[in-house]
Amino acid sequence: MKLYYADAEYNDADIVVLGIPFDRTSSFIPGSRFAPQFIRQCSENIEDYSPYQDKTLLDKKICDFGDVLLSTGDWVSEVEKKVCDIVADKKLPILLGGEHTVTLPIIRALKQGVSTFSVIQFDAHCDLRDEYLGDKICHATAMRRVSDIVDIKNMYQFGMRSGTKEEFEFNKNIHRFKTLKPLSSVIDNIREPIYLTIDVDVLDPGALPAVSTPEPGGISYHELIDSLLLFKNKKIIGADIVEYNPLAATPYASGSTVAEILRELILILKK
Ligand SMILES: [Mn+2]
Repeated sequence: MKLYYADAEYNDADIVVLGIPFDRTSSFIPGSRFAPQFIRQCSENIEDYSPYQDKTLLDKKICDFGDVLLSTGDWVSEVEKKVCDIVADKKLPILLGGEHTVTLPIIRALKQGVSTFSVIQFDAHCDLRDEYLGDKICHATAMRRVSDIVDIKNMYQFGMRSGTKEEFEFNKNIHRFKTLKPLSSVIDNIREPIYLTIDVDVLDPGALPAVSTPEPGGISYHELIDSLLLFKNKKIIGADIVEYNPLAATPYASGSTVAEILRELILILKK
């Protein structure tokens, strides 16, 4: 199944949506590997027109490139190569996880073409541990590994409400609990271009229960969309939506929510 509005051929597309069905390091509820297919299915339930932005997806040249086939071996290099190819073809990649670890190979791929960019993270969790349960590359260390590549001064984290004391001290650009107000106050200082990583557990579990590691005290759907709209005139080089887990709870209500986040994300892009 493909996203119904993503009907451009690859060669004609400006935007390429790619699923990365990886959840092998999930430490609580596995199942985010099924997110890309559920997002496609639940997109059938949402309109192409956004009342938030007064725009339609049908005016965009989008190709749904399916999912990356991952071997049991070096999956990081496999994803990196796939994203490199999309970027080399001058297309804007939108990636659907999978767990948050998938952001690492995407950033590695982008870094090959763009030497300096900022990373904006919406998430409940810092994901800044250097190691977790013996793993250097897993969902709890994802953004720490990103900080090995992207200067921590250019990494901004919003909605944070879970992490160790060390994690909260590691990044000076950590903004607790909320996204809209802190983002509004710093957005003009954020260096472009920008990569956006949206861990949907930034939302309150009441708004989106189907995530792999639910964390109470999250933001509302409207706050997330209003935050995304702040990027409308910014240069974005790629984005991901991660950690939706259709097996964790109410797959269809949550899937429709994530499908609409994807719509709004695509519609803020200048391409
Ligand atoms: Mn998270």
